[in-house]
Amino acid sequence: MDQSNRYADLSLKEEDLIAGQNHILVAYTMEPAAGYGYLEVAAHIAAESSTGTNVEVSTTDDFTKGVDALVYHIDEANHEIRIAYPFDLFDRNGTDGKTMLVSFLTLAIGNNQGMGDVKNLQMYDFWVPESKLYLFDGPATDISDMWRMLGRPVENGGYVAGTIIKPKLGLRPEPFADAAYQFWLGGDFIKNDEPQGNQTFCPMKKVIPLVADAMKRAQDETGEAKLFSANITADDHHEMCYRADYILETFGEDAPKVAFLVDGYVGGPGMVTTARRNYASQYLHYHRAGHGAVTSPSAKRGYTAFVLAKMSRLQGASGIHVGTMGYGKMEGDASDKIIAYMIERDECQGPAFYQKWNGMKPTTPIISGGMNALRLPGFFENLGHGNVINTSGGGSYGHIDSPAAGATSLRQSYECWKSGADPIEFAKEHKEFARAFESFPGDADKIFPEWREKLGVHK
Ligand code: CAP
Ligand code: MG
Repeated sequence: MDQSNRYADLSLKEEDLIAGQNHILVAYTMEPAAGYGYLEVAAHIAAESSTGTNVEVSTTDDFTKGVDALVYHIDEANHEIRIAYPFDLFDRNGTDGKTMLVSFLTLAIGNNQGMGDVKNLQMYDFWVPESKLYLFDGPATDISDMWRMLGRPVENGGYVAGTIIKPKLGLRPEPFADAAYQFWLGGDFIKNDEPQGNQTFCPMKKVIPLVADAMKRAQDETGEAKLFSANITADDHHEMCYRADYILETFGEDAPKVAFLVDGYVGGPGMVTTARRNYASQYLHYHRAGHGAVTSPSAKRGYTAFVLAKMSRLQGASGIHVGTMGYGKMEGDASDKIIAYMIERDECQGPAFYQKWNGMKPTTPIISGGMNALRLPGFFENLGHGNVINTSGGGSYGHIDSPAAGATSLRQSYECWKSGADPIEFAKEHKEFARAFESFPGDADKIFPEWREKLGVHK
């Protein structure tokens, strides 16, 4: 049934919708299934994503029609549609009147993901009226809180050298804590890897006290503050709080240096909000493991990594993994820097919409996935700054001298880029950075082809 007479109004002007501040606007790429008309399917998507279904229902009244989502733009040649969702469609908390991301998800990428008349449908941008942003939690803490603890300027405090405890799983408490101590002798920040929690071979109540002790010893040894991002991901809200409470109690005076890691894609907005609202003093670290199922460039459903990151800021992530923009091991390319700009700036032009954040705290771009000291200079050059958290697992524990040397090589890499030095010349004066060339010869050959003769290293 063609519902475009009700669920489409191509006379609507986007600038008027933006000025009106009463709609969330969403841009999708869309291809209809064979045999269906473009506008007809777009209208069905708007119906199914708001007040309708595949047929008219007798219970619809005039008020209902007033909150219809409306297709206001289609570009069949470029497979693009835009839909205006009246803000009143979205569910509001009875407790505090604020809105909830799960309602946005269940409407804007809910049933419309499985309709028989749709071949592909992927959200690639959305716009929230800046006058409505107060209804979202937004981040409670941000990277400035980390820079403050690290004794740095709270503006442009620079690169946070981090790692992930590797191997991903399989370390028992003592070797786990030792791996942490070894990295902290050279680096700033350590995260649990995304699956590390309370495995039987590494119970939280055995490993966390040892990690807290390792942090203290590394702080004493280096005279520097150290940071730990502890995974509190769990299905059960109470389990999350049980873990968080234990971790904070165990770290004691160092508890402010503990961030909480949440596997936010697989856990969903409920899990992120449990951390955001119950532990607002802790930096909320959003890991996105699994997101590739919907965000991979090969996916034609769900939403893009850009949309994921933008949604995470609304939910209150202090930082989210944004990929390595073609410089690491995961999918992505240099243009992904727009993801970082959208979550760290107060205003930014996205692929479809210009978003004003109205002072909502920024979400830190977290850079992870196959990174090491050799790959970072190119990454910083592309992004244009180094105000990020980088976690290099293999790039630290794969350094041939030690995890501490790996950490130092990461810090030196940032210094090299910031100073504008030639990396090979810089390596001649910085041992740990130089030894990263020998640690990752495949990368060195690719990025700095003449490194061997210039550094006097022979196969
Ligand atoms: C990186 C990592 C990260 C992913 C995240 C891993 O380890 O810990 O979870 O790369 O990807 O488990 O692979 P390495 P993204 O540093 O050893 O590669 O940041 O793109 O979500
Ligand atoms: Mg990981």
